Amino acid sequence: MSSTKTVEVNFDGLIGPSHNYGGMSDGNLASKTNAGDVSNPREAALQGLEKMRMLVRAGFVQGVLPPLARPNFGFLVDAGFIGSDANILEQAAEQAPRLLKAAYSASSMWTANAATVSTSADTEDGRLHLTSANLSSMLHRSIEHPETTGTLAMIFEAEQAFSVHAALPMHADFADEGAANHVRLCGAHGDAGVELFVYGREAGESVDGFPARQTKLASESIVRGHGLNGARTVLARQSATAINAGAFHNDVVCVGTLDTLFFHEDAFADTDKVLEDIRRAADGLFDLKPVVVPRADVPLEDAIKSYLFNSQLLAWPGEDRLVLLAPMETQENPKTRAYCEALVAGNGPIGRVQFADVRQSMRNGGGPACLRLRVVMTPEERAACHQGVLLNEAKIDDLQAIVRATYRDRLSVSDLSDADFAEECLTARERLLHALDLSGLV
Ligand code: SUG
Repeated sequence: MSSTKTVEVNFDGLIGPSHNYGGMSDGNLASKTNAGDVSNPREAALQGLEKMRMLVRAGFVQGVLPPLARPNFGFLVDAGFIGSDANILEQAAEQAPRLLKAAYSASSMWTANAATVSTSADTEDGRLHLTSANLSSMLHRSIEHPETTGTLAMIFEAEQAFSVHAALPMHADFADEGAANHVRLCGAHGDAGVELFVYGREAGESVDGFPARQTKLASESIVRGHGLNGARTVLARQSATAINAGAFHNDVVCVGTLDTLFFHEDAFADTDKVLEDIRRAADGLFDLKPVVVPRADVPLEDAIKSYLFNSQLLAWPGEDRLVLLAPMETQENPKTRAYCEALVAGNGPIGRVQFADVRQSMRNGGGPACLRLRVVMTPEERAACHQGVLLNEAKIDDLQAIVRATYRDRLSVSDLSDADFAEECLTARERLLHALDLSGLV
């Protein structure tokens, strides 16, 4: 935490007490496959915190974002339910179970979808910009952004250093899923870089198959809002093949950091053009190192099942090549395991693969990369942000103790109508917010 350099800070989502398998996300194969299963919110949150601990121990600066208030009673009231909390839950369970699941979703854990972030070295006004994602494509996610904006505004309050933007207009033309469709490439984190925005459709375009959750218009609007240099910005179309195979975000088939872009051969509609555009934008800044995974080695289906690419690509302290922090499922899939062995045996930019157990989240389609929002920060920006969300091991211990004391280890969708459970969720969150010195969010 004492680094005097500009570093990439990962803000992981602290998994909330209502984590459940609601089957809410069309086009997300894991969410559909595991719909209705019993979840274990306690284990989910502990797994997430252990991943954060691994990075703290390795010497990374690690942040955390608290869960949103769930159930979201305001949403249920907007949907016409009235009366006491218990009445609202009971009526919603009876008349509109899908709305009840949406109101309870713990989906804010996937903070790669919280916002798009541009570091201060890339922006015109020299401030760090964050735009909350409207997540307009999925009902349960579309209700995240007002609270997310509130959380980010509190953490990144110092106006001389940060600019937090509210979500883009809530219309399908502006569909935006945040950093999951955004990659920043550079020579060193503190240098100006190239920002790559990946979209699945144009505004107004209707596509066949699974939903394309990001529009080009949304990405362009963020480029404008953040004051990015057009010459250092690349917009690339995701391939329909990838989306229809279950890559509902680009980070299911692609991850990049520093000068390295690791991606599947089928990730982009036109790979040659993407590489050419990035090289042009990076001219004079850095030499791009692409690592393209051929479908002959890893078929798209295996990439998506194993979440090989939904990994954190990290400049691990003390190691001279990058480390891929991948989910355990990547080790268990014979194709991706063999690929990883060959990858590190070669002399490319990735020198090691480390595995993390985030199975509870994975069963809803969220791997290590989904669980974190990357914020590249100077030492001054780290000092200017809210300190309560920067973690050390003692704080992780405190958070885990709260999770052990307040979270259930079994949750099924039928439990969501129980008013006592709603109370439990809100109490657990209050304790977590207190530990993070964020009680103002209650
Ligand atoms: O939006 N799953 C999330 C997973 C998000 C993963 N994020 C990134 N790839 N960055 C989604 O589809 C499932 C919830 C449920 O079905 O209960 C869900 O929302």
